[in-house]
Parts: sequence; structure tokens; C-alpha cells
Amino acid sequence: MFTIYSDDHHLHYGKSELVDGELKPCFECPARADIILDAVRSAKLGDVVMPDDFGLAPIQAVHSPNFVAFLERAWDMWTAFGRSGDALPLSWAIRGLRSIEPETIDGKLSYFSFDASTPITAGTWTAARSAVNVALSGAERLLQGDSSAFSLCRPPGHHAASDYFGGYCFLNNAAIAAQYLLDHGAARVAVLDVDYHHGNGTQSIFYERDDVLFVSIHADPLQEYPFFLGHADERGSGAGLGFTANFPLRWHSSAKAWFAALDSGLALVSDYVPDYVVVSLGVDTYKDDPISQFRLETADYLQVGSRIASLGLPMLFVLEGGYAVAEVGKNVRNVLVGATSG
Ligand code: Q9C
Ligand code: ZN
Repeated sequence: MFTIYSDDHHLHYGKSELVDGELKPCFECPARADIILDAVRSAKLGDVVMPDDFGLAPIQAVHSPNFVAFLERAWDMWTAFGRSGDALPLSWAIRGLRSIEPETIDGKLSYFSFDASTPITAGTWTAARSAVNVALSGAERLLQGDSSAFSLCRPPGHHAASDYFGGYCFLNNAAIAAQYLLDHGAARVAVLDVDYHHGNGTQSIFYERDDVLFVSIHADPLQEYPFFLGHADERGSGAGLGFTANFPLRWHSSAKAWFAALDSGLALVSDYVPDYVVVSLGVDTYKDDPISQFRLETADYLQVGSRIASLGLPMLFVLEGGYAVAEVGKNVRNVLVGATSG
């Protein structure tokens, strides 16, 4: 299995996020990807290659023009006001307020985001575009006939919707890869999201469509971020009805309960008979993850990989979350080892 990776992720390095009522160092940090790269290299899974540049068109196939224009200009607009720290939003258009795009940067940051955990920095746009290229290069390998690929993306993507960022995500790498596969011959793509958090961005991008099956296993939104999407009764709408499936699990759920949900999700993927599977691979389901409440252990990730690979379908792994920095390398490596040694 090839790994696609670019050092450009270092250009996105938020200083702090608002969490637990305090500004704390960002959990989503460059060391994550560096450590995963080391673990993948030492496991000798296959070559590590640089991404190609796919330009803006595949991004525009998923994200709205005004959102893309905002991300591109946000840092310059921020610094034009004399700010030197990270750009963070402060207020949102909750019930009864109007969604009209403001002209100034503070208003735009609020208009295009849904939380204060996702700082924009000087290199964020370049890094986010690079992560998309990493995902697309993995998708391109599948189109060329590889049975699997690992896109070592950073920043992650699954919380980003067509026109908002948040949850450490700016551009939805997995959704853009899925759309690219459809635009290059696939009839059906399944996105299996095993990150601890619900993939609200991916779900909403494909909610009304039947050419992408979205299946997610995650912490119950009644208890956990992103709070406002990911309930079991969300099943898609219109032509998409029946093509979204959510498996919310309560905090502190056992590994056994998590694997039971995985098996149910895999059965849905299998019945859909997709041409490709895109796995939104978060390992923040780990027992010692600093922001999460599930209980998977390092050895369990071998099973995560082998069960997903038992689908026997061409498969793109796209990195999402996982914040226990010391263990994130081993955990991701185990998924990929489990997926390739079956
Ligand atoms: N108390 C991903 O895993 N803040 N994003 C949570 C925890 C946002 C996670 C606060 C978490 C976003 C890609
Ligand atoms: Zn997550």
C-alpha cells in the first residue's frame, strides 16, 4: 500500500483553541502527522510518495465558490486589520439570526464556521490544499488499479461541509476524493467514517444523493461534539433517503460495542456494492485520547483494519483525527497493517 504525504502540512500550525473554557494548545498539531509518517515508514507498508497537484476544480466540485474564496483570502484579510495571532471566530448565526455573508473578516469567520476550535493561520490555505492533493493522489492510485492507498492528510476534513469549516477541518479531503472517484468512472462510492466524532461535513455534502453511501460510527451527539448532527434517525433525504447511516454510541462504550456497530456498518457498505470505499480514518476512538471517551486499545486497531479490508473492495484510507500523540503512530499503523495482512 502506497502512502501519500506532503511536508506542507507543517504550514498549518494553530497556536490555541478554545476548549473547556480555556485557550489551550491545539490538539490537532503537526507532530501527529510526523509521528504517523515515521510509524508507516518503519512498518514498511510500501513507498511514501508526494502528491500531485490537482488544482482547484476538484475542490470546487464539493465546496461553494464563496467559501473557497473566503478560505483563500482569510489570512490576508485578518492581517490587514493588524492582527498577528491566529484567526478565530467569536459568534454564530443561531436561531432567528440571518445568514447574510458579512463584508468584514470577523463577520466572515463567523459566517463560514461552526466552532472556535479551528484557528486559521498564515499557512492554513496552502496546507489545506495540500491535504486535498494528498487525498486526490490516493484516489488516483485506486483509479490506476491499486487495491488500497493511505492518504496521510493534515489538516483533517470530515467536519468541513460545502460552505463551513470547523472541528480542525477546512476542506473535506474524503468527500473531495469520493467525488473525484465518481467523476472518473465510479458509479457508487461508500464513505465509512470511523473517527470518534460524527462526520457532519461529509454527511451533509452527500445527504441528498444516492451515489455516495455515508456510514459513520461515533460518539452520541447528545454528549459529544459536533453535537448537532449524527443521530441515528438521520438517514438521508430525497434521492438520498437510505444512503446515510449513523451509529451513535454512548461515552465509555466498550470495544465490543464499537466492533458490533462496525460490523453493522460494514454490512450496509457490502450491500451497497460500491466501486470504492473511502475510509475516514480517525484513531481518536483510542482509550487514552485526550478529547475522547471510547475505549479501543492499540491492538484493537489491527482488527479495525482487517474487518474493513474483509469487504474486499478498493479502499482509500484518509486520515482524520487522533490526538494521543505518543500512540497515534502505532494506532494508525495497526489499522493499515491489519488491512494489508489479511
Ligand atoms: N472537549 C477531528 O477529530 N473540539 N476533529 C472538541 C472536546 C473539536 C475533532 C472539544 C473536536 C474536533 C477531525
Ligand atoms: Zn475526531
